[in-house]
Amino acid sequence: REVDLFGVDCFLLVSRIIIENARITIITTIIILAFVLGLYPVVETSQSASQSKYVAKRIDLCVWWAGETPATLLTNAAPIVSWFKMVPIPGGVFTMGTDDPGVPQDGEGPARKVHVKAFHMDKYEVSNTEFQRFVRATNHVTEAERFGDSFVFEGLLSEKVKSGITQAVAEAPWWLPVKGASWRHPEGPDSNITNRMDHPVLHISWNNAVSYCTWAGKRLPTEAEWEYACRGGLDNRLFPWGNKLLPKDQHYMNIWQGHFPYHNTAEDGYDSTAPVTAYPPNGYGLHNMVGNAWEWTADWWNIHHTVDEVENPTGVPTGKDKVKKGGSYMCHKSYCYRYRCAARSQNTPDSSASNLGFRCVADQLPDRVK
Ligand SMILES: [Ca+2]
Ligand SMILES: [Ca+2]
Repeated sequence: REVDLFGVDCFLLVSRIIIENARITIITTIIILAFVLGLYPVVETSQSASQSKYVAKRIDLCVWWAGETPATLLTNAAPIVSWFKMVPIPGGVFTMGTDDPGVPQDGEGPARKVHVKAFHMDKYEVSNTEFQRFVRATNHVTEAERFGDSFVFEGLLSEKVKSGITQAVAEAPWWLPVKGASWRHPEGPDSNITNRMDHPVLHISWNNAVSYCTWAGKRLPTEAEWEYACRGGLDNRLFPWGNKLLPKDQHYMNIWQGHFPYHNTAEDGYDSTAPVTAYPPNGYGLHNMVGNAWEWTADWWNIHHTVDEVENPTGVPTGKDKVKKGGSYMCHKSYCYRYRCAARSQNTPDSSASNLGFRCVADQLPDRVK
């Protein structure tokens, strides 16, 4: 049987998307309404001549939703949805790093001029909802799931899970390897993500992040792109909005308040992750660039940087660790003053943890989203 893009197949396939995600329901309704209303005058005025045009436009809509064939609807439609949550970052030159490093051993300095060409960036950290779409479409298994464990902050664990763990990280004893911890179960098997689908996906290795971005037709940002975007058009400031920790006496990011690692007062509203849409955006419209979840970048880790003016740097050619940026809900000035645009840290590409996520970038939007 031929696929009936005009009729029942289109209806069934769009219905699947509607059921899959309540947010898409709203978008779908708006698009369908606009579509129907927009075509109505054409049909009214010349019924016969417009008939083929009308059919063609309806098929266009279905193809737009479905990608090339209806059978791959979810595979193709899911990344398309994610493209609408990107913002343009204009090209320019900025001061990368700082001559006043908060954590000097991390190689935050020296301050140097870096040129970055224009690109698009996800407004938000990749959420559990988005990662779930990817997994449903591809059956991707994360490294945390394959290895059977991942690192979780002790303060978030139940007594039952904690009692079963004997080993810890010597220099950071608040990190515990938890069996069964993964993006679906961020604090181990007795936890789930049901009530935090709009929070950043966690326990995602660099390798997994690359798989997601590639599937979505995107890529991970270089460290230079990430830091340039973080600064939101401001020059040489600590945070995406300026130098004040609490502008207008308001919290602008999700970090740790209180005595780390014993007591989190959560004055910013969250003792763990916040929704990816939380807090005001920076000058480019990006949310949670600092705080909430750490974000992977494409670059290999290196702490020695040239002071020469460079264009679109991609880091050193090889290494052991990948650069992550922005800090997380666990960062406190006393031990992790890394919720600044210039700050940086590292992990091996197969590492995963309960405070580490990512977002993607793209050189340009695909034609069908422009
Ligand atoms: Ca917090
Ligand atoms: Ca972040």
